Amino acid sequence: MPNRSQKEIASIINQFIVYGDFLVAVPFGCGHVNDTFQLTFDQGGVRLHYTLQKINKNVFTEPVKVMDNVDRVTAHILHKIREAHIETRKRTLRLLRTPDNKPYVFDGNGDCWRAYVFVEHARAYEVLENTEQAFHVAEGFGEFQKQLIDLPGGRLFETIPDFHDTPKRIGQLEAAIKADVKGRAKSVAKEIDFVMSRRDEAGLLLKLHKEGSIPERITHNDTKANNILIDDLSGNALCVLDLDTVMPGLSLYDFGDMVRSATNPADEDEVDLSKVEMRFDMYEALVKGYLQGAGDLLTAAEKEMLPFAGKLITLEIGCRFLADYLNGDTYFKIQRPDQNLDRARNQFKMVASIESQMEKMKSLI
Ligand code: GN1
Ligand code: MG
Repeated sequence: MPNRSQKEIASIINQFIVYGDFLVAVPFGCGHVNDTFQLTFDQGGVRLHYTLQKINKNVFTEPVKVMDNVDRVTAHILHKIREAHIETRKRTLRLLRTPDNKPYVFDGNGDCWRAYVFVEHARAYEVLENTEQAFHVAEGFGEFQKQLIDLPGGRLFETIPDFHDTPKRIGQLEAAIKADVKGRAKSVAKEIDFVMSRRDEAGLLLKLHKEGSIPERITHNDTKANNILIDDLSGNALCVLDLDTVMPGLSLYDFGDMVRSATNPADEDEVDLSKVEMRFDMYEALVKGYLQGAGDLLTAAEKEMLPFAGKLITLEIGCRFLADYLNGDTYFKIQRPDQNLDRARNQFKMVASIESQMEKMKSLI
């Protein structure tokens, strides 16, 4: 966990316009990439919370452009909410700004920070508890895609180019195997084989896109179940989080990552693989929720590929965890040794479970 003094945090947050006095900051959330804190303020005698995040500059090399995307996306969604959802209590992340109207500040180390209004009475689930939650998660991410179809101002910046280019991700795994900087490749031969034997299908979505049968959209690209807040009161999806990878993409990337994360009854790094499986009832709820949220947007070709997308994105993210393990854990944060390997194995177990239920999944559409 980030090791920051309260004084350092105060010096960052006090550069944003906040009408209150900073009291304390605590580390917050389970993200693998950025550093996140929940801040408490006293504002006229009332306690208020804000979220402060340091953007990981190794991962996002152009943070100002990332923030421009986030600013545009949140402003547009706020506009949509005000237009349409006034009574339904929907929210979007709201950025704090500096006196010169920037939604970020840089510290002396060249790190970029941003702050949001903290969304109260809602939570993000690491593991979903029931099909209602799965429905609402998928409905929420589906609505998010729909809200962004008419985003003004031109194409969004690609914050991480080729983020969901699965063949390229497999290429990166190969490079990691070749370099083998930690001498770990031999011990994971089975996992490497698992990926390589599925290599032929890895480019299918990109191929369909190039042929013109699947359109480019504005997608979230990191639709892990814990990247959406569920309202404590209504159980509805309230607010989409983690907007750094919102950029041009395929709708199927988003649906695929929901299948990966929302149908797994175990944590992403669970080592007891007997607990890891694709729960079909959760998948069914995801399909229903996603069609409810984004339905009229999707083409027949997109709908047809929903089951495959679940398999592909799960394989891709497993492949990234495995590559990072071989590279010495330089990308995803770890709390214990071998955590990235455990994450990779967990994803591959999910892939196998998806494969064994593929026919059933296809018959649903
Ligand atoms: C990272 O930031 P976080 O933890 O929501 C990663 C995703 C992975 C995910 C795996 C920018 O997401 O791509 O799917 O971990 N984000 C980035 O849990 O690489
Ligand atoms: Mg996250």
